[in-house]
Amino acid sequence: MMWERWWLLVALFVGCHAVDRSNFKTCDQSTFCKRNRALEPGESQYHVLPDTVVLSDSSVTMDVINKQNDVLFTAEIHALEDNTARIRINEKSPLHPRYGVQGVLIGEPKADNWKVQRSSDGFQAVFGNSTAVITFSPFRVDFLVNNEVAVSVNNRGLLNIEHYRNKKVKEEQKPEEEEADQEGKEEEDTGNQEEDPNKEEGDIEDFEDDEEDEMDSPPTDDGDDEAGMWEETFKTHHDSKPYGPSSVGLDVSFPGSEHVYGIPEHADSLALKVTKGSTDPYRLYNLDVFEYELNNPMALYGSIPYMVSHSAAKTVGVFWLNSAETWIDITSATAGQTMLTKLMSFFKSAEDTPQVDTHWFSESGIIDMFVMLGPSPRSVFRQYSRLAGSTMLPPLFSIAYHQSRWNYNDQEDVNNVNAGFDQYDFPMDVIWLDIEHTDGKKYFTWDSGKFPASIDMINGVAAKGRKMITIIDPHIKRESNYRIHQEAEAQELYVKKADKTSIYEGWCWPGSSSWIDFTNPDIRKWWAEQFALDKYQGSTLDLFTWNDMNEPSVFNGPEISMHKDATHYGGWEHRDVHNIYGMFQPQATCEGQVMRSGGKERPFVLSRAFFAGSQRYGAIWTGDNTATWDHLKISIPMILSINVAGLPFAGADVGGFFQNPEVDLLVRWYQAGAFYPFFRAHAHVDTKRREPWLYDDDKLAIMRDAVRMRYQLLPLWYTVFWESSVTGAPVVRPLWVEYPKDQNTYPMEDQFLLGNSLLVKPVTEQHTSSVNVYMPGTNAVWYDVQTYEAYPGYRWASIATPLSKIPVFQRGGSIVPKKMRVRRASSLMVNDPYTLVVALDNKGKAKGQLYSDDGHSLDYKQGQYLVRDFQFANKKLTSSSGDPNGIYKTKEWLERVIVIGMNVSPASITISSDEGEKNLRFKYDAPKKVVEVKKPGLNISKDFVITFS
Ligand code: NBV
Repeated sequence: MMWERWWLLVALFVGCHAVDRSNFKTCDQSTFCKRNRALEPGESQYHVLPDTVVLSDSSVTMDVINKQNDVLFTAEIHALEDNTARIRINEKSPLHPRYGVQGVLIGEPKADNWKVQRSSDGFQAVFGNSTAVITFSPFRVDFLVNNEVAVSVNNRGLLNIEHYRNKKVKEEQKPEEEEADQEGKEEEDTGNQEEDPNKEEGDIEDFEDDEEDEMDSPPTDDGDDEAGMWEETFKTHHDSKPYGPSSVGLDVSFPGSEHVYGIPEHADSLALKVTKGSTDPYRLYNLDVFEYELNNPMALYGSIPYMVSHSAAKTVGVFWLNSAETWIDITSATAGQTMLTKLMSFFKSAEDTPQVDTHWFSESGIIDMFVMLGPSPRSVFRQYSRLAGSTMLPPLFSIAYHQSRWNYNDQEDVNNVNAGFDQYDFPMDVIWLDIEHTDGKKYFTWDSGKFPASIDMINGVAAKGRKMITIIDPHIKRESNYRIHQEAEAQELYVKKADKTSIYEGWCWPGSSSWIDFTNPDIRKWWAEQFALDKYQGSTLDLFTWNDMNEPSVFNGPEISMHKDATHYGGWEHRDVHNIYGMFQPQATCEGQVMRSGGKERPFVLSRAFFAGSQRYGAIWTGDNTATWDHLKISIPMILSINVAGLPFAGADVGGFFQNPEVDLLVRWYQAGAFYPFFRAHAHVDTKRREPWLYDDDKLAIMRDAVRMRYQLLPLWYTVFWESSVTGAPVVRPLWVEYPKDQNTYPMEDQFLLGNSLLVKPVTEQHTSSVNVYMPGTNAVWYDVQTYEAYPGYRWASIATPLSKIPVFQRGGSIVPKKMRVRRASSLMVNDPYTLVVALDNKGKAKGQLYSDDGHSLDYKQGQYLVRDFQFANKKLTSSSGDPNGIYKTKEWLERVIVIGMNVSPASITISSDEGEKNLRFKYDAPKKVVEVKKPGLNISKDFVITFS
């Protein structure tokens, strides 16, 4: 590309103030989307050939024929442990292998035995609490939970697999003419796909003339020369589609359900909307969308093809393991309108049962779908985490507050910011450096003018207990004396063009760049080695990493991304692996951080792109948002959707990336951000500086209070992250997760739970003097964490919200661990004492847990942790070990116990432990019904009973 055009692009990036929709495909412009969407529900053309059915103790394999064209497929259905099933469908003899996603599942899923009963047209198989009803003619699978159909696959007959085929050349167009045509198109393309892989000898055949070929290869379909099947041009970008049409699609219905969630990332509502007939389907295709629009199904930076359906009766999930471009259409219906009726009435249910119909289709790959049959929200989260893993246990600093901007200018700037936080007594754990810290956007280097002594700088920050983070993107500057580029070129570490031989080139921050092929495990190993302290010069063990632009973003590529016919490890097209590329980079980065510490320290990586499995490699954020109230508001459903989809460590840029927030917006954003799992302030290079002390003292004080609240609650956050790492449950949860029967909660997206104990409703609108908060739970009671005022459950409450107020409520029945002595950074609080906040329910009971360890090493994997179970009943607070395998010796002790909801003052309070029995001092606040117990003083790892008599 010419320099002039490059600058034009930059101008476009900087100048406009709304998404340029024309950069991104609509369903109509993505031809496989258009073809699949045009399919109408009806009787499926796919039928099982009964003679081919091979049943085992836990699975079945069978041939399925597409009666329209006689193409054969192999279908497998597996019963898996924990109420889960897997359906895989591939072509029986594909012309080329089809891609099956690698690297997402944490192991081979374990089989569960099923009991089979044959029927006239299929069979039923009972496993776990579920039954799979497999029908042969046409092929469909219905999953029953408690004798009700919960998930129904291909009941609308939309199964569609575009088999690989040879290209039919039109009579009037000879191959030579077509090649010439092709070359002409490529000249227009700003990319670099000079070679047309179709040119391989013998690849283009004329079926009409070649009898033999017709017999060896799958037949062609009528209409297989439809526009876009064999090549597609979007704007000036040409996709050579060497393998032709290859999409896979399937319908999945959720009878009895009106709400589905998940399939992030979209800037849209938490409860997914009906798309059919109103908008494009939800799109999953990792993209760098400049100034993204709100409330629409356009694709964003990350993709998790996992959906959860919830109703009062049950929760189930579907995980579509495919990393190609994917679209999901959603329709709402009643069972009576679909072909489910017969089956439903056979088992149980009425015709007007509501139902959500979904239709999934991906551009290539195989159908590999997991059905998680719950039946509760928690069981679905667990079932998914057994497949794709759960969140890593983050180092403590990473769940504290992060300070970032594009860019902190130089070492002095960093030192001043570091000192500023101390001067203003504002806790902060991490200072971030964006792309300008490098020498000419060459990652793993430093601009020696601005950062002449980076190690001293990092050590200076670390001396205050803090960390630093540098950005390391996946595009590598093609500069001959840059070591990373030299090695990448010499060792063939780059993604290749469509010709599979030459290196793919494109434009990104450094100018002409190439992209590391992270899909190759050996290349990931090489990447990991680059983090060794002797290789990444100027780094220390206190420096962690931010992987940005890894969708990947290619400024002059189609949809600002990589050409789909570029090729990766194993010869797979970018088309096949696009959505997973951005997971492999942070994976390799994490491995590098662990390696550089000799396997001792926990890694931390922030990634912009993500896929199913990314939860194992750190945090993600919602990319380039804007400093508007709308963006603040949508950050909540976006983060909740990502949490529901198994990736809890998510946040949004506090303050908004583009534009300058007015101060009230910034304040409210800090308050909301204090309850994001990942809490980072960040801003665009063109925005005004935003360090909190640049605002009036009263505003600074409110922002500081929000951050201090986060630090006081770090023990709770840490415990909830640990719980999530063990159970797969989200860290921040939509209300229905904890109150699954309460239908009021199903559409709610502006309030959420932290773990199961705190209810949060951040203020996200301007000039808000009060908000209505829904307190869930019949017979429940909720306490305002600041005033201790009690609110009954299953009711709305109006809460006054002056600027200083964050509406946060503790559930009666919970015990929340806190550390009240806030210090400049979380690492300085590791040995600090705890306060337990016991909020009593209507029966005078409460329960809670605490997880603790050193906060940074991997020693917890060897038992260096502790879990305490706390219980309050019969006026006694008991602490016992929650896990005998935890052997961590901590210095942390119990400083204070606060009991909320105690109707009468106790006469005396005593503690008993292996240190004997002693009386404790306390204070009772009668109007608030709160007792504060002073200095139990015991090491937190000890068993004790505190008696309130
Ligand atoms: O590296 C610069 C920015 C970064 O600050 C931001 O957080 C990323 O989402 N980056 C995108 C590149 C360009 C943004 C216009």
